[in-house]
Amino acid sequence: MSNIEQTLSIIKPDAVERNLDNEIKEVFKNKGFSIVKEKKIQIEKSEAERFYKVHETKPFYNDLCAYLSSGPIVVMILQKENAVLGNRELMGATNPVEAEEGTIRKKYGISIDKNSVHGSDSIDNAKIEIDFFFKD
Ligand code: IDP
Ligand code: MG
Repeated sequence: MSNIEQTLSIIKPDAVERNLDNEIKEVFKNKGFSIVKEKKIQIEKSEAERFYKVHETKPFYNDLCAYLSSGPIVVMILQKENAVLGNRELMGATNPVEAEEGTIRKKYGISIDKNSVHGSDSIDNAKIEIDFFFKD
């Protein structure tokens, strides 16, 4: 049975700043994801705070929101069979030093905060995050 899903991916400021956005998009495409929608934007800190609200009690919340709003990002809707989990696997662990060989964070991530990509962690959050950036 086919189980086509959509998930939200963000190429974060550290990767866009290093002009890695096209290269990272190719990684997704080579793994069979289609990029259904995409846009390069810069968000306000207040929008980053809304996006990362689940983390508001974490000690790194303020830095995280300042960082996500610090420069251009590329937000994308990725589509594929089991896209949510597939994207999480392709991204690798949150901390690039713990990410497996062949993952995006292993290859491109600089540190736990500058880890190059965001990906939705569940089907429910994928819907919420896609709406956050693409509902018009
Ligand atoms: P995820 O991006 O792998 O889903 P989350 O736990 O949801 O990881 O955290 C969201 C983001 O917050 C991470 O991608 C990372 O940029 C940042 N972050 C997570 N944990 C830490 C930390 O301990 N210190 C600094 N930043 C962190
Ligand atoms: Mg997360």
